[in-house]
Amino acid sequence: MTGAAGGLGQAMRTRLQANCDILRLSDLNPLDPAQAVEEVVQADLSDMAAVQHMVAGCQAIVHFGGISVEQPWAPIVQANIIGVYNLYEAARVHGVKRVVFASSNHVMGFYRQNEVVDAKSPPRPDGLYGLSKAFGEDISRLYFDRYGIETACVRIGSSYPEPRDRRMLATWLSFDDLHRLITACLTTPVLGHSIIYGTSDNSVSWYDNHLAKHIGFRPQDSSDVFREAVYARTDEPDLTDPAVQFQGGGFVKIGPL
Ligand code: NAI
Ligand code: 15L
Repeated sequence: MTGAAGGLGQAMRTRLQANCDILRLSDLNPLDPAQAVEEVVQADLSDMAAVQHMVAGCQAIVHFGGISVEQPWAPIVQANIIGVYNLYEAARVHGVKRVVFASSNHVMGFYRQNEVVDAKSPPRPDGLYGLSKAFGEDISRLYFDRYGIETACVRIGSSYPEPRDRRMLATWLSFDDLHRLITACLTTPVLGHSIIYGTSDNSVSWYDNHLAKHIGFRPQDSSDVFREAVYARTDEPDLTDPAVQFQGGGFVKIGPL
């Protein structure tokens, strides 16, 4: 698992131990020492030699590492463009068969909040970060078509302990559902190259996963239990605000573009 020092990496660290004999954890930043059944390999994704060392001997990769929000182009290129290329090259060289790629809802951020998208909807990234995730999805497609490396591109919504605002009532993914989703991606007999939206079973949703039924993901949590509290602590939305009109929320209007 790359990105092991990050928010989702920390949330999945103990959960993913149940999925493997040895869980190798990696990040640019230092990690807590390896526990039983763990290995720790510090690596910068933009360093090919370090990534080759990190990947050697792995059966599967859960790729959380990289820039996770809108930022200037230079760091995005290093981590999310060069980094994901290095990862797939290392996967090819070392015979890794399956990757779970943490893509993002921001690949589709310029769809409106009254539209429903599925795996065949054309990407409409909402910034450089979303664009870099679209590149990650495309390179994973290339490495499947050429080399047969299976990838689940998981367009994660908003994965936090609780939804933080009204938008996240549609995009929220609980940590337990994220673990269920990763498990489904790692264990389904035939994954191929697949795109799946990563959200819990929220009543309001902009995502249709009917093209990902072969993965067998059944979310068991829902943002609905937080709805009343979120409405009570947040203001009425300004319907003229692009952050309220588009699925990407505030991401559609931040950054250097
Ligand atoms: P995070 O920012 O907390 O963690 C990302 C980790 O990647 C950090 O620990 C960071 O040190 C590491 N990293 C950054 N650049 C690196 C490099 N060059 N080499 C090696 N490691 C590097 O992000 P979070 O929230 O844990 O998200 C994990 C993944 O899931 C990210 O790829 C993010 O884009 C994606 N995602 C997360 C969502 C969420 O709601 N948390 C929503 C959609 C996508
Ligand atoms: C993401 O892709 C980000 O990594 C995360 O920090 C959240 O902002 C999330 O999307 C979201 O859209 O809420």
